[in-house]
Amino acid sequence: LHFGDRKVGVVGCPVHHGQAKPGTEHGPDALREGGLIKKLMGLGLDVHDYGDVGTPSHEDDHHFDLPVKNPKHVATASENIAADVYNVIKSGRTCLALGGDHSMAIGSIFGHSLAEPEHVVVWVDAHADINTPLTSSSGNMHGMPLSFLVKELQPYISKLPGFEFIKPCLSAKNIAYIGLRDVDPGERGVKPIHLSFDIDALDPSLAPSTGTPVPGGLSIREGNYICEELAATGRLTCVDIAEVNPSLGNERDNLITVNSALSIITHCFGGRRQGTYPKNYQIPIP
Ligand code: 5AB
Ligand code: MN
Ligand code: MN
Ligand code: MN
Repeated sequence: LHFGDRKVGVVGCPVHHGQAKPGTEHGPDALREGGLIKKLMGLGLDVHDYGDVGTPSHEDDHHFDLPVKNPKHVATASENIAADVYNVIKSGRTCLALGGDHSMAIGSIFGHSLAEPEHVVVWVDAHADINTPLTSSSGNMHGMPLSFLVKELQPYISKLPGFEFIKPCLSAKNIAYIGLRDVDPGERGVKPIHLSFDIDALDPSLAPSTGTPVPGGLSIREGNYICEELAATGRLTCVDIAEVNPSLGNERDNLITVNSALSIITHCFGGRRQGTYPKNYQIPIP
């Protein structure tokens, strides 16, 4: 299997209105500054960075009937994320969407579905992120993204300003949750796969710079294993990395978190624990 033939399109999704802690908007740049593009190119990949999507501001974004916070901000950013993800996948590249809080997945999954209507979702997270606006106790939309996309849930979804563009695109049976230790990608048939990786799926010791850490998470070995197995199917068409927040914790926490995220990403794109070399690599002769 040659991952070197693969083309990758990076889309920055610097969103933070899906939760209350400032800083997730710096996630994409923290990953770039941590050496993301160089690492992917080191795997022999053709990488194009499309930059960040626009995140328009709204003056009046209170929705008085519901406890949902910042719906217009989340909606307009989601629409922009969806457009970019769609274009990247249509151009023949695998999309790497860098968050941003996990509300980013509304747009990335919807955009992916416009390009690949049959895609399935693997959700790696400490949390299920399928609250409806009415079941959410926090009002934070990073805990709700799947509820807007799952067809079966639509009778339970309140109308929110700006969300008219979304058409539910996922059946509940096509979502696999992983916060555990194993995945069998073959179970999911031959459909394109969307991996939505919330960095808080990892143990907080490995990803301290995140807003909602929960003890008892995945090890790097487990996280990388999941990604290697999914990559080996050859069917990953879009990968989200969500909830990296460089404004939380100290410099060391940031470094640990960014390095964990980079490790997860490289294992989605052909990195193997046993080592990798680019296509056509030749051992140098003196
Ligand atoms: B994350 C909680 N379920 O809805 C809620 O980090 C937490 O994207 C959501 O997974 C965590 O507020 C959202 C309590
Ligand atoms: Mn802002
Ligand atoms: Mn989470
Ligand atoms: Mn999440």
